Order: sequence, then structure tokens, then C-alpha cells
Amino acid sequence: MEKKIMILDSTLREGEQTPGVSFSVEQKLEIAQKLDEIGVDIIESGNPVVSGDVKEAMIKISKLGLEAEIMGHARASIPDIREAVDCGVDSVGIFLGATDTRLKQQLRISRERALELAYETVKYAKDHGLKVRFTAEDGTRADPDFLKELFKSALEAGADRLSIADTVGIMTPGRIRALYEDLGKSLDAVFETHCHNDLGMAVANSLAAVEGGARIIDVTVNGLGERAGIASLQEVAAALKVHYGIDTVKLSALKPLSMLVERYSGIFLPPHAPLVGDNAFSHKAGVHTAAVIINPSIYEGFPPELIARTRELVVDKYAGKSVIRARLERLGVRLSEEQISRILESIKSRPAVTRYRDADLLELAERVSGMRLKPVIPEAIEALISVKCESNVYTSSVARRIGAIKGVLRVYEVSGDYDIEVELIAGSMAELNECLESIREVKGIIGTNTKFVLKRFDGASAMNESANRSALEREVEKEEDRKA
Ligand code: HCA
Ligand code: CU
Repeated sequence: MEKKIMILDSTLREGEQTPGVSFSVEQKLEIAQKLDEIGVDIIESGNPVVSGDVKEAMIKISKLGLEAEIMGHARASIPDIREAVDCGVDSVGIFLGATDTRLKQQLRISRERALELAYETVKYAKDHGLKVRFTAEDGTRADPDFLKELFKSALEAGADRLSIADTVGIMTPGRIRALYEDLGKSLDAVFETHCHNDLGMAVANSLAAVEGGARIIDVTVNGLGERAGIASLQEVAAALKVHYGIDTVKLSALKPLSMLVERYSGIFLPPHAPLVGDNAFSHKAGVHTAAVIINPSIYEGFPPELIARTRELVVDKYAGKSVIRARLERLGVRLSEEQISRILESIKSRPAVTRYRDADLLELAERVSGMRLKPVIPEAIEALISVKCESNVYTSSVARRIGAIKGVLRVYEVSGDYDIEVELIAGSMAELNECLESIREVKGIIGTNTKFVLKRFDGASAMNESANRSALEREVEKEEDRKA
């Protein structure tokens, strides 16, 4: 495939339809700026009849002077489209149900009326100087002959692009590709695709639609949207590059954008989320890490550098000698085979410790070698943060969100003046501040109180044993308590 593929991002429209999500106007402006910076072609900024703040954000985004086309979303209704026109958008995406069930039970109109409505509403928008995308909502379940008629009507009225929404995520790649190929034979138009993820097929279906002739893919950052969401920006953009060599947005900016939207939406991705998840480029089993040390491509289909990330070699009970050697060598420590074997033994005897940080490995290396390896100067800043929540939020859900923030070691729900206690660790003041900012941005938090841990570092004098324990030692102790 050699043609240009365009990305329409609907984080601000479909994404805000995610249960629990409401972006502030300022957050929307920032997200729109970032989407523009990374090269998204079209930004669907909202549907103005939803609420005053949605409309306000749309007006403000239209005035930002972005490179991207700014699109408003509207039902096939002239008053709704008038509202979009008022927002100063470049284009409007008009959607109309295309199945008989929808026409009869949801819209209570006949097929004939639907054809007229498509024509009238597209014409109205065109007469008001807007570019128009016409979407057949639930188009993948519609009668294909009627779908064609509906699209013809929209085209006759001047529609610039036609989109099929797989509104309930019911397509397979084979079927959606055939659908686009078939439409392409009888209609000369630019086609768009909008795939929901109800069966986890959104990205595969979007790529298949492109193979069938679609030129524009609808996405949201992190795959947000109604129910299971739609195709995610990061997955679509990376897959287009990996599978077809097609360039769309700046891949190196996807991880920070994903994190920004996680914070603003309050919806955090799991660690194994493709591309942007914490574990997306981590290797763990001994067999895997040993091979990756020789040649990463043995366990990677594409390198982490594709999206400006780095590879991680995890050490826990699954580890083998080579990963311990590699991790220590990276820290400038060379041990004998025998010493490495002893470290491995010790790790395998503590199955509850699931991640050995550099400091933990150095500590084990000190034990087996008798050498002083760990820096006396603290290499990390630790802090305790007390968090107060709004009375109407679930403390556990706030706690879980905080737990997903980089730098957070542990989160406790507590009694007393505050609701949550957080243990933080950061490599620098800048990192610590970033982590604090991220915590403050979690929805439902009304106040925080930060205390720096002053006496916790190896080498600090006059501290009792327990205050001087490392994370590893605490884990070991917990494990022994459990056994006792
Ligand atoms: C909606 C439905 C929609 C519309 C898509 C479009 C869908 O939430 O209004 O207008 O292109 O999935 O059918 O998102
Ligand atoms: Cu949708």
C-alpha cells in the first residue's frame, strides 16, 4: 500500500464518551495542541449539543489555528449542524443510523426519509461552507444495498468523505475488507473507518478496512470510547508502520501523550498494554532474557526505539545467570560465575520478590562479594504523601489510579485525617515533582501533604536496623512472616 493514510483522532469526542471521563476545557485545548504537534490529520473536537463546556472547548480549539482539520460531530439534524457551524469548525461529521432497526425503533423514520435526511443535512452543511464527512452509523450491520443508496444520497449533496461505523464492534477483518472493496467498486469516494473494540478486533478491523480501500482511520488515544472503546491511536499508528511501512503520526511522542490522556481521563492502561504499557518492552523468563541479550529480535517483532522506549530485563525467580550478569555489568560490577550462581540461588529462594531494582541487585552483589558497591550518597529521593479525597469518590479507585503512576512504590488506604498514604521513590527532584503533579491531577483528590523521607539511606549513621532496610529486605521479612 503506497497511498497516504490519514488519522482522525476522536479522543475529545468518542473518548469523552468513556464512562467516568469528562475533560476540562483547558485539558481539551492541551490535548488538541498535542495531537496537532504529533501530526494527526483531523481532530474530532466534540458534539456541541452535548453541553455548554463541550461547545466552549470546540470554539476555543477552532481558534487555535492548528494545522489539523477541526471537525465537529452532529446528528443528521439541521439544528444540530447549525450548532457545529457556530463553533467555527472546518468540517462536520454527520451520522445517521443505517440499519432498519435503528431507523424504525430509534429514529422512527422510513428508509426513504433517511435518504432525504442524508441529502438535506449534508447539503445544509456544505451550503454553510463546511467540509462534510457522512457516517452510516452501525453501517456494518446495514443492508449493503441500502448502505450504498444512503452513501449515494450523501455524495449527491456534496459529502467529501464517507465513513462506515462498526458501531458495535461486530466485524472481522475479512468481512470489513470485503465491505470496503465492494463499496469502492460502485462509489467514487474517500472512505473512512470507525471500528469499535467490543471483541478486541478494532485495530485489526481498521487495518483490514485500509486494505479494502479506506483512507482515514478513526482512533482515540489509549483506545477510549463507548463500552470497550475504539481503535487506539498508538496501536494503529505503530501497526501501520510495522506492517506496511506507512508513516502517519510522530511515533516517538505516543507514550507521553498516552500518559497525559491517562491522567486527564483517569483511565489507566494495564502494564501489558501494547506499546505504551510499562511491560511492553520488558523480558522476564531466563530463556527469553538470555536470547534477548544476544539478539533482541529473537523475542521482539520491532524494537522499543520504534516508539522511543527502552528495553527492560526483569530479574525475579524466573531469571537465569546471564541476565544477572548483564544487569550488574550495566552497573559496572563484574562478578565470578560462582558469585552470580549464589545471587541466583538467593533470588530463586524468594519467589515473592517480583522485581529486583538495581539497588537490590547491588545489595546481593555486596553480600556475595563482600565488596562495598552501593553508593553512600542516596541515589533516590523517597517521600510519603498523605492524600485527602472528595467525599463522593471511591477511595479504592483513587488509590488504584495513584498506584499506576510512575514512581509510586506503595499505596495504603488509611484511617485518620487523610484517606490515602503513598510511598514514592524518585531519581531526582524533577522526577519527584512530576510524580507529585501526576498524583494531584488524579480526579477526586482535594488535598495532599508531602513529607520527604530524611533517614532512610544506606550509610546514614545512627539509624536502627529497621529504618535502614531496603525494599528487598522488607519483602524478605514479609515473606518470612507469612511462612511463620
Ligand atoms: C456515536 C456513534 C458513533 C458515530 C461514529 C461517527 C459510532 O457515539 O455517536 O459519527 O463516525 O460508533 O457509530 O461513534
Ligand atoms: Cu463510535
